[in-house]
Formats: sequence, structure tokens, C-alpha cells
Amino acid sequence: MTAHTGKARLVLIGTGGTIAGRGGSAVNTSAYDCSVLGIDEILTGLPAAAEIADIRTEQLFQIGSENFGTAHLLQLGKRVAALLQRDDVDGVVITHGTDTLDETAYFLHLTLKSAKPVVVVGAMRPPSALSSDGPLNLYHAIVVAASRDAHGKGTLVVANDEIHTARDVVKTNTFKQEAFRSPYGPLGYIVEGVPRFYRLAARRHTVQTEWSIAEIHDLPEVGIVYAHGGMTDHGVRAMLDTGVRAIVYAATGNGNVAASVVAALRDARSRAVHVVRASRTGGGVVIRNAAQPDDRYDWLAADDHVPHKARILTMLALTGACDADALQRAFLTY
Ligand code: DAS
Repeated sequence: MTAHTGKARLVLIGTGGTIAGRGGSAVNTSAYDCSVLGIDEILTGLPAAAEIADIRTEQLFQIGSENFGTAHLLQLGKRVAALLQRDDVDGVVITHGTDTLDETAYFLHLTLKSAKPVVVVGAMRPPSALSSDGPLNLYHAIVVAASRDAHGKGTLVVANDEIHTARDVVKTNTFKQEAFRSPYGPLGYIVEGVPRFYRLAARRHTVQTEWSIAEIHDLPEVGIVYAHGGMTDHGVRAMLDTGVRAIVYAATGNGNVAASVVAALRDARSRAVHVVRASRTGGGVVIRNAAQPDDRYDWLAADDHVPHKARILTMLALTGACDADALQRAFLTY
């Protein structure tokens, strides 16, 4: 970067998504082409950002986030970590598709070893649409990443004037602008271009976790099986044949497992595949040994992690000690 102007020095990484999308007309708020605008083009449409920070851009990917795989997580994490190590980088903003934005943000939250702000941001409407949320979300993300107040708070997600911790935030709607919600509420707001924090994430993150992106070269495969009425064991048995290291069972209610599936999930353990009971409800906790005898079956309870966040945490936990006690501890620590 060039001479320091005194403003925060940020790197803006583009990865695609609706925030980089374009519709045929201004009324295409839900049907449009994703991942077509380059990150420079997006930033050019937001001249106010230059008043806040000195911003350098990088186009890392140009894909819908439904196509993010573990290789993308690793490549993005390693790039962000390398940038955060530099003295001339004060923070990083990542533009991202909204579909799996919460998963990527949680992965970074658990693996980056820096207190510098990292903000992940997307949009529910492309910049070409009437009342697009893209420009304001991005402006707010830049404002947050440039703020001293955002230091040490882990990876943050900014949407709809709100600042969320990556641990809690979940995409909860297919098309509405208020799609991103945290079960315990946001950490703060951005009001008139100024971040205001009101609370902190209680669980460990970034510099306090046992994982460093620098040391992770591969992630084990973990699958999710979604429970429903009339459940059979077909999904679990098919997944067992794929060689997964763990299955997150997106159970009904508070982690109930249909009698028709119990034997297949017990077979999983006899094949050294871990079983994580999470809930498909999207809220609340799954308590160890409550709905199912986890001690007896050697299964795990996901606490309040939604199934797709439980998958991220399980993949990371499996890069270290693989015994069930260590995995269960991870769900209660992070
Ligand atoms: N295609 C989806 C994605 O990239 C759309 C979005 O960004 O909202 O996640």
C-alpha cells in the first residue's frame, strides 16, 4: 500500500454472490444473475467508502456461495490470515453470497489468529435492484472494519444496520432484506455511519481457539442428514457409504431421533463415524443425554449450534483430537 493517510487501511476481498449480481431490470429483486460484478466495480459504485478508509481490493473468487467448498474456506482463510499479519492492513472486508455466508464467517471466527476486524457482508438484492441493500451493507461493513471498537470481537457479519457475531448469525429468509438474524440479537448497530456495540460474544473465538488457519491443510468430510416425519434410515446409511468422518443429524425438536434411525446411527459409531445431534428447529439447545442416551451411544449433542454451523465446528474439531470427549467439549466451548 502507499503512504499512510491516517485512515484505516482495509483490504476488500470479492467472492461473488448477490452483492455482485445484476438483474435485467430494477424490479428484479429476486431473479437476477449472481456473481457478475467485479469487486472494483462494486467499490466504484460506493464513493463514500473512500472517506472512511484506504481500500485495496482483491477478487479471490466469483461464485455463488452455494458453491463454496472446503477448498474455498481454506484458500480464503489463509489469504485473510496473511493480510492480517501485515502492518499496513488494519482490517479485512469480504463480500460474499448470502447462502453460506454464515458458515464461512463462523469458520473464520474459529481459525483466524488476529484481533484485527474481519467483516463478512452480502446483499439480498443486487445493486441493480430498487432499494438494493448492497451499497449500504457494504458501506456499513467498511465502517465497522475501520473502527477501533471492532477489534477483538471475532469475525463479524454486517447486514441491515446490524452487527452480528459470526457464531450466532444465521440466514433465515430466502428473499427478504432482514434475512440475517442472531438468536440472542445482534452485537450492535450502525447508526448514521457509526458502529455502536452493546454486547459481546461469550464463547471463545479467533486468538483464543485451538485452531489456526495456518496449520490446517485439509478438512475432513462431515455430512448433514435432515430429519422429517416418516423418517427412514436410508439417508444415514447412504451417507455412511461415502466415507464421512461425522454425521450431523438435523433432528426434530430438541434433538429427538426417530426409532427407525437409531440403529443406523449406532452403526455409524461402530464404523468410527461420529454422530452429532443438532436440531432442525433453528433455535434452542440440544442437551446431552436428554432426548437420547448420548453417553451410552457415544453420540454428541450440538448445544445451540444449528446443523450447518455444527458441521463447521465438527470439521475443525476433527483436525485435532478425535475422541468424543474432545468433540463434545468443543460444542460447549465455542
Ligand atoms: N447465489 C446466492 C449466494 O451466492 C445468492 C446470494 O448471494 O444471496 O449465496
